[in-house]
Amino acid sequence: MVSVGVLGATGAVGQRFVQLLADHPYFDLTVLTASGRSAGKKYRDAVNWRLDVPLPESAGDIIVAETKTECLKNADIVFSALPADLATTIETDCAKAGIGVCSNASSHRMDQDVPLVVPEVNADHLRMIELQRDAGNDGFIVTNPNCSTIMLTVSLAPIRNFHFTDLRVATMQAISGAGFEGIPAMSIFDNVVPYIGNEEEKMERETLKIMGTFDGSEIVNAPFSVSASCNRVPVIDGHTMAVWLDIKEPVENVAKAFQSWRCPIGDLPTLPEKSVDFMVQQDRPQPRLDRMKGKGMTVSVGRLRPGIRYIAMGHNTIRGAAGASILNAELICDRGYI
Ligand code: 11C
Repeated sequence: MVSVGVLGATGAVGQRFVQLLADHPYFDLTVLTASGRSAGKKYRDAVNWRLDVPLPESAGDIIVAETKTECLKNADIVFSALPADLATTIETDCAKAGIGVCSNASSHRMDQDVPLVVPEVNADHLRMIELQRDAGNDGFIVTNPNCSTIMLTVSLAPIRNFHFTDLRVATMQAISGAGFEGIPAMSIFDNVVPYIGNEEEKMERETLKIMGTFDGSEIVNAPFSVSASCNRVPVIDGHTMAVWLDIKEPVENVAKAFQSWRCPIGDLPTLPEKSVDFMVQQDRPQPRLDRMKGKGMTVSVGRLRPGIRYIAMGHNTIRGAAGASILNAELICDRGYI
């Protein structure tokens, strides 16, 4: 078993990590960190557990540590659910200290030697770990993208070989993407907020890096443009997006590509049977009905129309965050980097 920890274990994504790591076949959850006032308490006393599944017993007994490298010595891998401002330094320090960091934070996603990985799309970018090792780190940082970028790039995996130059996307993002604050009050009920921080810039630049080519020393960005428009909507979990691509092939060929695609990376515990579920019902996918497919790891695609236009939807804190990082860690172990 690989000994793992979660940095920022009491927040929305941190709780998802704890839930998904309980009884994991590769990973033994041994360290949980949180801010100073939680440190020293049992996890069950430190956390305001908000998920709709029980807090795993084994995790509840772990004594929460401070988020410092000296508290992480026994971990081979740490999962980072830290806010970007805290993640920058601690993740770098962990990599220097010989720990593998699988990060959901945005701090290092665009670093030249840090892979930004969605296993179904660019598993080969993990070779960038070697650049970090060449630079003297015993550990490494591997990042996963922003949740909306994950749904988008997974949905593109089956059709990426069709020629296109212009990708446009409009998102409808759940409030859990903003952490826990929005959920109890459902504070945007009866509303849509057409602004989510720098989400649009993240979707535009992260997609080009993920779908780019790693030539052994650097990433060459994907050769198309991305234009995103991001909106917060009153849904609890599940990011939905409308996608437009200037693919000239008949829509039937695109449908066949979605239907026949099989993920090329082999079996991993968190990889669902279908990473992309192509739906033909006119009114699907819908977050409430479809977000838990594949234990929350499947991206549903539907409403395919000439143009090419379609809708993609996935669970933002599972497929789009904690599950994505854990899948990256499984791939890292499978490829022998740990
Ligand atoms: C949201 N996508 O829905 C954001 C949350 O870069 O990982 C995740 C931000 C990120 O608000």
